[in-house]
Amino acid sequence: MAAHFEIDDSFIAAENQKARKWVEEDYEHLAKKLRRQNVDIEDLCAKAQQFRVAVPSWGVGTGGTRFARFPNIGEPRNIFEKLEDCATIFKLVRSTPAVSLHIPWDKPDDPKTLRDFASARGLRFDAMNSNTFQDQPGQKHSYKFGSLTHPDKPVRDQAVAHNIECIEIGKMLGSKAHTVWIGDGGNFPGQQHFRHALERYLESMRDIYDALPDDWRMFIEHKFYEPAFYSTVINDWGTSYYCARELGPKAFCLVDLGHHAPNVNIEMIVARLIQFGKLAGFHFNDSKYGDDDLDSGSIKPFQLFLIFNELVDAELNKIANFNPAYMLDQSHNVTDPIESLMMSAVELVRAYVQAHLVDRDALTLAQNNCDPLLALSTLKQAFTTDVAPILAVARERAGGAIDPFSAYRHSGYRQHKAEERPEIKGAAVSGLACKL
Ligand code: RM4
Ligand code: MN
Ligand code: MN
Repeated sequence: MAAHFEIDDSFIAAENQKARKWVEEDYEHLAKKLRRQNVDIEDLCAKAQQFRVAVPSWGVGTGGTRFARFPNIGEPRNIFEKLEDCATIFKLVRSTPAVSLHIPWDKPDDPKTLRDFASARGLRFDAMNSNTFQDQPGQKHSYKFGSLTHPDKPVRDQAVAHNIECIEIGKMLGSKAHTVWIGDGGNFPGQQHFRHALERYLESMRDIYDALPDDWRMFIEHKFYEPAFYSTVINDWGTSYYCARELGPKAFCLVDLGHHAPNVNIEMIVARLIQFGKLAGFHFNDSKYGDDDLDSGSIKPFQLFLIFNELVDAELNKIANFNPAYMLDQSHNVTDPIESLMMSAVELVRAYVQAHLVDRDALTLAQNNCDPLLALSTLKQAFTTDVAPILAVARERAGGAIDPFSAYRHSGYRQHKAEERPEIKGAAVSGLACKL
């Protein structure tokens, strides 16, 4: 894998040099402002440096819709090239040291080689993701009418075996969690017996749960519709919570921000799952209408902040069993995926730092005094504070870029990759493109 273009540290340092003066000025100014609120900017900077979010292997390839896919130049053609792109994101933003793999899209021929390749770049593997929402070449039974909940036992067994295989691969990669999202459901009223389908789901999931090592967690991901357009078996957080409880202490509920009906109060769902000790973590993205998989913070940044407000509240209150796994789950259809993932990671750190800025004593007082506007303005004060200088300084101190976006563009990374990675004619592109 020699002679592949990489952005080196000296290039990042030279780029940072251009912006250092204004960043120092802005940081100093913000430090003074925060001091008036009794906030130490260094504490916030440390928080920004601690934040971690995993990047999805499937997110570095260009996605598509059911209408079309418009490939980018220099797209990664295999999991090694995907990891190169993940390493580039990590190098510039410093908050993304883990990669979440989708199997079989990114099934490694030799997990040990892949693990070594990743760790040579400072990367490790986060949750595994199974795929029983598509048929794979050579597969015996079709998932057209379901997988873990299919009426026929051989289909269910095949789907269970696939999930267990994901766990086995994950063990060799050093992963500690397995995420199960299924597309099972019905397109027409009457197509599926609601109770029986859920019973079959639990029966299948018990078999997968039994294969889970003791130090692993199982993440159940719900979604209200799509690909089933009338009814979905694991459609909401209530069903997910019921299943997680039935399965046992290693099962938790994962919240993908695009998997709720418009206007649903997601931050409240998050608070409930925290309270019940069952929050697995997140698939971060943003959406306007459905499971749009848009970039985090691009449509509803205030909602993102309110979610982090709940998470930081739980962190500060040292809630038992609170250990959320943060992952991005986005589909980049018209942007360079590296740019989208970097900007999304930055938006998450921003929301996290802003949530740490909330004056919690003032908020509690306003709540106890039944003063809604004072409560809201306490939140708004944190949300409207421009913490960009904190994020820039945190990145630079960790060896990353003050401005990851412009450093990436100036590096010419994508153009270099276009030369290194000529399109393989006729080859299948793995990842979200397979949704087509
Ligand atoms: C689903 C869900 C899963 C993701 C697939 C590709 O809508 O979000 O997490 O693995 O898409
Ligand atoms: Mn997801
Ligand atoms: Mn989704």
